[in-house]
Amino acid sequence: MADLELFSVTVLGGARCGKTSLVNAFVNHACPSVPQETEEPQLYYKTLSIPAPAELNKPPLSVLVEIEDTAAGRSADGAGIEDFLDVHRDGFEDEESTELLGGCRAPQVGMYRPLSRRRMGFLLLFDGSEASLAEALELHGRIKERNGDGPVVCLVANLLCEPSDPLAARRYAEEKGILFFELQGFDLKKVKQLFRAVLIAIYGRPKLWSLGKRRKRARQATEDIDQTEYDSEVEDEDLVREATQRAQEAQEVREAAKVEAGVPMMEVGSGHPGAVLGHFHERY
Ligand SMILES: Nc1nc2c(ncn2[C@@H]2O[C@H](COP(=O)(O)OP(=O)(O)OP(=O)(O)O)[C@@H](O)[C@H]2O)c(=O)[nH]1
Ligand SMILES: [Mg+2]
Repeated sequence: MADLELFSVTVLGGARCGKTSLVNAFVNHACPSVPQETEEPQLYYKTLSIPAPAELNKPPLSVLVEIEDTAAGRSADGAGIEDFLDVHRDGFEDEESTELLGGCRAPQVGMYRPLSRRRMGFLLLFDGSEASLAEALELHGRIKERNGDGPVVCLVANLLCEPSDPLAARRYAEEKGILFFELQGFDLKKVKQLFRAVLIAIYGRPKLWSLGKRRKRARQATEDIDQTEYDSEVEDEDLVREATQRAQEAQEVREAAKVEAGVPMMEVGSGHPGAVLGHFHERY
């Protein structure tokens, strides 16, 4: 757990465009057999090893991905889609903790308690129809207005119907410099490729997960302290060794003096039965 970074991805889009199916395809390798409208946002977790973007020349990163599936309408507690568009949010990640999840209450079914304090990536899903695409683009406008180009954004065509203008979404994504992906949520392989592309892009923007870096610094500090403790233990060992050697030398001097004075060598009550026995065996 200690070497995991926390990434987060939020899935947005109009009603019934396939958000829940997509998330389940990725996390559970299966879509819900009985589809249900999502009434409350849901959090899913998955641990993965993410390769670095090609230009970074860095090793793969182990991450815990927190995926937020949202409700297209307003949920029972009054939360609407506008509550999911900001990068910053109240998360439960303990910034001072040296361990991921350290100091956090464990995720719980039925409790919306995100760990990450930032939304790092947004998937804007649409079902292929013009109206659904318009909804996704409107969401992108609002995300950009609130967060600039900070987070990773991917426009996702979940082709549940034949798009009237198949190139419109791709053109939009190219113009705006965001990712674009075309799939069917039921296609597990493509879904994996989609998340992989988004997570690699997040890896390429360390500012998004810099809280993790802070944790790393804290962890480093702990390791330094441990190292210092180790050093002082080593020093203690040296002192003990020196003291033992001095005591042995003093003992030898004392014994030599006793032999010279004609006193028998047996000593009783040295506090170490083995040592006393040793003297007896030597003598008898
Ligand atoms: N054929 C097919 N159907 C899909 C696919 N993805 C989703 N669906 C269907 O589309 C419907 C809506 O899917 P959901 O995943 O519940 O969509 P959602 O966006 O989460 O819906 P809300 O939470 O109600 O907004 C369900 O009947 C799914 O079975 C797909 O890739 N192929
Ligand atoms: Mg849903």
